[in-house]
Parts: sequence; C-alpha cells; structure tokens
Amino acid sequence: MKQDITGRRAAEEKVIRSVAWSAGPGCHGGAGVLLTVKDGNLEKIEGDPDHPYNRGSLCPRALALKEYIYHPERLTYPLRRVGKRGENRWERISWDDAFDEIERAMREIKERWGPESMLVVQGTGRDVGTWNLLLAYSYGSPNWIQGGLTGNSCYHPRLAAMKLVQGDYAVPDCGQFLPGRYDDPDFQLPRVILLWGQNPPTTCNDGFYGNWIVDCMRRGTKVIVVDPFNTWTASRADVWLQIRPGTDGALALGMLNIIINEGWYDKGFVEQWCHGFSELRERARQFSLGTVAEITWVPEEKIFAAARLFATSKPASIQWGVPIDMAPEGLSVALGVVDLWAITGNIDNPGGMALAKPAFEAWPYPMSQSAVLGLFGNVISRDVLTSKRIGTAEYPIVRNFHWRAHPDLVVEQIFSGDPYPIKGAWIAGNNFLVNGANPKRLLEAFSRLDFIAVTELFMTPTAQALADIVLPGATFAEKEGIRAWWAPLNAINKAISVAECKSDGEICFELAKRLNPSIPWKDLRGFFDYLLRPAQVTYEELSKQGFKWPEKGHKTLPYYRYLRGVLREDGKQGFNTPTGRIELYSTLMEEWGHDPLPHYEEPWMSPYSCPELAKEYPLILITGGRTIAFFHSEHRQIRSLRQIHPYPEIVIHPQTAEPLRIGEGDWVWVENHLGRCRRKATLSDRIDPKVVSASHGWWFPELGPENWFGVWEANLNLLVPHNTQSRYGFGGGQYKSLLCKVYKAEGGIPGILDDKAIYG
Ligand SMILES: Nc1nc2c(c(=O)[nH]1)N[C@H]1C(S)=C(S)[C@@H](COP(=O)(O)OP(=O)(O)OC[C@H]3O[C@@H](n4cnc5c(=O)[nH]c(N)nc54)[C@H](O)[C@@H]3O)O[C@H]1N2
Ligand SMILES: Nc1nc2c(c(=O)[nH]1)N[C@H]1C(S)=C(S)[C@@H](COP(=O)(O)OP(=O)(O)OC[C@H]3O[C@@H](n4cnc5c(=O)[nH]c(N)nc54)[C@H](O)[C@@H]3O)O[C@H]1N2
Ligand SMILES: [Mo]
Repeated sequence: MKQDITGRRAAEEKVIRSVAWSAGPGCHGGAGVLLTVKDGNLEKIEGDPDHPYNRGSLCPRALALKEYIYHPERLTYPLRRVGKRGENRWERISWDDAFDEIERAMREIKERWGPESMLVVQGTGRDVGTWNLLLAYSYGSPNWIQGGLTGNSCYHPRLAAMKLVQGDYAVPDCGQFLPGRYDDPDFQLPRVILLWGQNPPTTCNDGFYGNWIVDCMRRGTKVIVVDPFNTWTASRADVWLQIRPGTDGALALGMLNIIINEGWYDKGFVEQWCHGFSELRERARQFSLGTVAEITWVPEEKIFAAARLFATSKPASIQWGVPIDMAPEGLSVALGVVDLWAITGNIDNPGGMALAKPAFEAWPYPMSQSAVLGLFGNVISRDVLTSKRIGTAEYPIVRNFHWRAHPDLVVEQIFSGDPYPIKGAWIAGNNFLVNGANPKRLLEAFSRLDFIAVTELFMTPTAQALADIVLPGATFAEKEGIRAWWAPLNAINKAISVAECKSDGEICFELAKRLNPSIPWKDLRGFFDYLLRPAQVTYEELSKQGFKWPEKGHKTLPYYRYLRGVLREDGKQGFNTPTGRIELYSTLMEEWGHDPLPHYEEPWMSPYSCPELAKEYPLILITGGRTIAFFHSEHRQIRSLRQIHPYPEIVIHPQTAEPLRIGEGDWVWVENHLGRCRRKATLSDRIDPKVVSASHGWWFPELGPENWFGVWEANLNLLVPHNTQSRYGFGGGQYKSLLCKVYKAEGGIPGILDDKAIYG
C-alpha cells in the first residue's frame, strides 16, 4: 500500500511523497517531491513543502518530469542488436531473453578470461551506483569506471583531498542538518560563503541545493566568487575574482600566504588541531601577491580583499566546483582550498564547513574503499579490490583509498591487453561518446569488446553505436529506493509503472543473483533492509514515513564532533587522519612518495606553457559550464527544456568577435589541434576577451539514430585529450582550460531543430 499523504482526494487519485534523483531530472540533489497519480498515471509533480532540503521548490528539469516519462521516444522494452554494431537494426525481445543472453555472455567472459575482464561503466553519481557495484562485485569484477572521465576529475580529487587533510567530507553548513533549517535555534548564518568555480543555482551540486545560497544571501551572507565568467552569483558578489581558467592552485596558495602573513588564521585551532602548519607557511611564502596576480590575471587588491573578507568573517565556508578537479593537478588544488577553511577554523562549526556523513551512515553512497568493503565485503575481498583493479599498480591513492578503476588506464588496457584482456562492458548511466574526453578513441576502444549491454531511458549515441543489448530503465517515479546522501534519510517511493521499464536496482539484483546465487540477500527489498540496518528501520517503515532524521547529537550530525570523540574508530578526540589532526602536511601523501603540500602547476595547454600552439589557437576554452535546462547530455529531446537552451552555444566577448566578423547568433567552428565542432555565437562581455566558454553534452535526438544523432556535430570533447590525468592519477583533463580558435562557419548543423520548431 503506497502512502497517500492527503487522504482527502478521490480514491483513484493519490499523492505520493518521494525524493527526486535519477533518472528524470538527473542531479545530485535529492529534492523532496509530491507525485500526484491518477488512474496509474503521473498527473503532477510538486516540490514537497515539508521537505527540509528544498522546502517546496523544484528546478525546471524536475518540473518537466511528466514530459520526460511519457516522451514518445522513451525506451519501453528490451532490444537486441540484429545488424552490425552501430547499424541501427534492433529487434524487440522479452526480459527473460535479455537476462538469459546477458547472463550467458558474462559467464563466458568470466570462465574464459576472469571476471575482471568485464567492466562496469557508469557516469556521474546517480541512483545506479550502488546497484552497479552490487552487480560488479557479486560477479567478481573490481573494475567499475566512470567512462571517459580523465583523472576521475569530478568530485573525487576533492573527496580525496578532504579525506587526506581532515579525514571526512565537508559541505557548507546552511542549516541543512537541522530539521528546522533557518528557524532552528541552532542555526547560525555563514557570514561569508566563498563560491569557488561554481554557480550553485544552476547545479545543486554534491549535497548543496542551489537555493540555499540565495536563502543565505537574503539573510545577509556575503559572497566571494572565483569564476572566469560573470555568473548570476558573480554579478551579485561582494568580491568577484575573474580568474584565468586552470590557475586556481596559485590563487589558493596566494590567499593562504596572505592569511598567514596577516595573522588572520585561527591561531588556537591551528596550534591545537593542525599538523604541518610551518611547512604550509613555507610553501605558501613562494606565492607572493605579485606572483599570484600575474599567474591568475586577478588584480592584487582583489585577491587581498577576498583573503581578508574570507578570513576575518567567521563562520565562513567554501562551496566549490568541478573546475578544481579539472585543473592540472586537481588533487593538489583541492588540498590548498581545504587548507583555507582549515586554518581559519571553519570545520564542523555552525555556519562553517559541516563534516558531512550520510544519515545514520545507512547506505553510504560509497565514497571510499572502506565504505565499499563495509557494504560488500561479503561478496568481494579486499585483495581483489586492491590487486586486480586497474590503476592500483600505478597509483597508490587508487590502491589505498579508492574503489574505482582508473578511467584512463582502462582505455589503454583495452588496447594493450596488458596485464589482462578486457572483453565486455556493462554500461548504465553513462553516455561517453558525448561526455567523455576524446570520444573517437573511446569508440575505437569499446568497439573492440565482445559484449556490451546498456541500460538507458532513451536511445543515445553511445547505446546506438556500441550496444548488443539495450534495457529500458526507469525514472525515480517508477522505482523504490533509498537516498541517504546526506540528511535526512529518504525513501524513494514508487508511484507509477511505465511499459516494461525496470529500475536499475531490479535489473542489477536479478543479474547479480543469476551470476552468483550465493549472494546473501533474498531479494531487492532484503538488500534495502541490509543497507538500512544502521538506521534501525526497514524499507517498508521508511517508505511510509517518507524521510527520517537521526536524533539530535547523533554522530552523523554536526557540530564539533572532533571534540566529542566520534570521528575516529578509536573513540579518541580529533580527526579521522593518521595523526588525529588536520593534516595541512599530509602524512599519507608523504608515505606514498607524493608532495604532501598543495602546489601549483601551470595548465599544460596554455598561452604560457605552449606559446607555439597558442599562436594558432589563441583563445582559452572553458567547456562544460552547466545550464539549468539540461543534465550533461540529457534532456535535449524535452521540448520545454530545449526552449530554455535551444542551441549549442559558445560565449565570446564582443571585442574578440568583431575582428573575426562574428555576429550574435552566427554559426562558428571551434577548433584546436585535436578536433573541431560547430557552435552558435553568443556575444557577451561577461567573459574575458581572451577566454571563450561553451556548454558540453550536445547531441541531437531530432537527427535520428542513423547518423548516431549527430554526435560529432557540436561535441566539444573532440577538442579534449584523454589520458591527461594528474601525476597522482587524480584530477586533470583540462576540460576547463584548453586552447582553441573560433572562426565563422558556412552554416548551421543541417536538420537540427530551428527557432520555429523550438518555439512553435
Ligand atoms: N567537455 C566537458 N565534458 C564533460 C564535462 C565538462 O565539464 N566538460 N563534465 C564531466 C563530468 S563532471 C561528468 S560527471 C560527466 C557526466 O557524464 P554522464 O554521467 O555520462 O552524464 P549524463 O549525460 O547525465 O548521463 C549519461 C546517460 O545516463 C542516462 N541515465 C540517467 N539517469 C539514469 C539512471 O538512473 N539509470 C540509467 N541506467 N541511466 C541513466 C541518461 O539517459 C544519459 O544518457 O561528463 C563529463 N563531461
Ligand atoms: N543543471 C545541471 N546541474 C548539474 C550538472 C548538469 O549537467 N546540469 N552536472 C552535475 C555534475 S556531474 C557536476 S560535476 C556539477 C558541475 O557543476 P560545477 O561544479 O558548478 O561546474 P561548472 O558548471 O562546470 O563550472 C562552474 C563555474 O566554474 C567556472 N569555471 C570554469 N573554469 C574555471 C576555472 O578554471 N576556475 C574557476 N575557479 N572557475 C572556473 C565556470 O565559468 C562556471 O561558472 O554539476 C552537477 N549539476
Ligand atoms: Mo560531474
């Protein structure tokens, strides 16, 4: 019996409380929603006014859910390839046949080559991660990758840096850990939030709901923005640092230097809780204000003003974005940014950086090797995870603390077969021919595999080009699930069914059971209950409740847990690091032979590092600035969202466009030595004349499957190299600081929706 929270409506109309995650809006959020269902169909989606996370608001992608769910192009039954790969000839098959065929192919790979020869491929963190791991580990493969993401350059360098320095993850505290939010007596307003490479209202990233920044600004929080683009938040900031892309590492060290020199750091906290302050001070000394201004293109007085405002306002916090990971040596840049909040004592204090734990530590979205082994130690051994996994031999950090295989080395191993061959791939939640770096090389690599199955909601270029079997996936409204990233703990409640679509959980569980009948869970609900044990609730109970808060003072809720002895396994005061202190100088990095302090590296494709290349390609290219209309490559077929952002654009300063004779709305080529693609020019002085910026993820469902939906037409990743990870394997890729030239194109992309079609 599904929960009907109103009880007032006609019997056939129900309102179901749930939480938005993938598939559908696609996001890292977890906004509370109310789904109105009539006669088994979704009638309406609304923000849940009682949910503390979003308090009734929703983004356009969530509001477009009905359009997404009932879109005529949705995949609604399993398909088997009948022609050659990529030829667009499919036949409808039953679920039984699909499962039989996948089971047969995966068993064959395991018997002939070993389970590690099968890859499990996903993209960003969505509600498929745990199910994909369940399948991979039950089968015996440690090789889960984020397809095409050079250097794991999304959140993981930041996660690793936080774990190294402070032992836990952190997010700005905007009262999200308090049931009463801004009205809760324990709430303290951050005096300053530093937004570093992020414009939260468009992205709702990694446990930070976009509206919180607006809520706090309205209450008086000051904002500092580090962004080469004059975003919504930059235009309203107290200090805006228009940084040269890719130079964040120098800025962080420069700000540390100012704060230390001026004595603006928290001396008591540093003395009592930090390890390696004098080493950090020496390192930062190399980054004088003049040097940093020259490297970053930010005027000295602005850097100084930002450092002062940040360090002299307490509590203060930093919300940061993926450009940090994508900088050369992203891990090292992240170390420097963590040090900024650390030496100012903004850790686990109200209004500072809350150490973020999944509610009750139930069902952690697995973010470290120990968390993964905590969940799946009964089906996979530490030994397999630390020896057979690709990247463990090369990178100590991958071996010691991570659970993913290394995305760049996996591709190289497909070509080399060394130390073992790769034969198959399970792809769920990834469209790497659009989103992955150097997609033509990815295509060449994956084309070599014997067997590929893809679970998707819509036919994509990647599924079209590579799949042998395509399974129809479900949106969040069509599935049961759990969401504990961070608090409260939420049930995803099933509201409707659509055709033959199945959730990733159901699909992966069925296959895990077939491939390994001895897994210790009877069914998917049994697995949910296993995950929920720390919360002392069953899925059925949670589902009725909707969401559940840990009691006040629970170890998964802030504040000041380092004083309460609940962060470390030994129960002592302090942080979960080898020294028990904040490691400004990382003892683990030292042990692994790495630089234990933050350092700066010039982008290797820049006007300074490659002056010759820059003569031909003089502009710095930022790729992938997010739009609220889309989630990466998704939603291009959703009309109401496409109206918000109709074309693949590139933003160019008018001074730069003029001598190139490029006018507003003209089609242009964007090109470098690796490739080119076509874009529509948007002229704006919100960007530096030497920098251009374009959104990623473009393909054109309207062009149809025959030519793979125009996957190469507007694809910026043709200009992004693969295998350009940082020295330690974490970070890099330079998606945000490439070189290019822009010149007028003969015309647009034939056959894509034009203004008339888009606007009706
Ligand atoms: N040039 C450039 N490229 C980039 C970036 C950039 O900044 N610049 N950003 C990179 C980053 S940070 C990331 S994380 C990647 C993201 O890359 P991806 O994770 O590949 O992103 P999506 O396009 O959102 O999702 C891929 C597919 O998953 C499907 N999908 C969505 N939800 C579900 C689900 O619940 N189950 C299943 N089975 N399928 C689902 C969608 O239909 C979609 O086709 O892109 C990267 N690519
Ligand atoms: N609507 C929507 N939301 C999303 C996504 C989506 O595709 N659509 N993707 C999700 C995913 S997986 C991720 S990783 C996040 C990414 O979201 P964010 O982390 O916010 O990353 P971006 O949007 O790529 O860039 C954020 C800002 O950084 C600026 N920037 C670019 N280069 C640099 C640089 O070198 N240094 C600095 N300091 N700033 C720079 C850009 O101009 C931009 O305004 O968003 C998530 N949320
Ligand atoms: Mo990402």
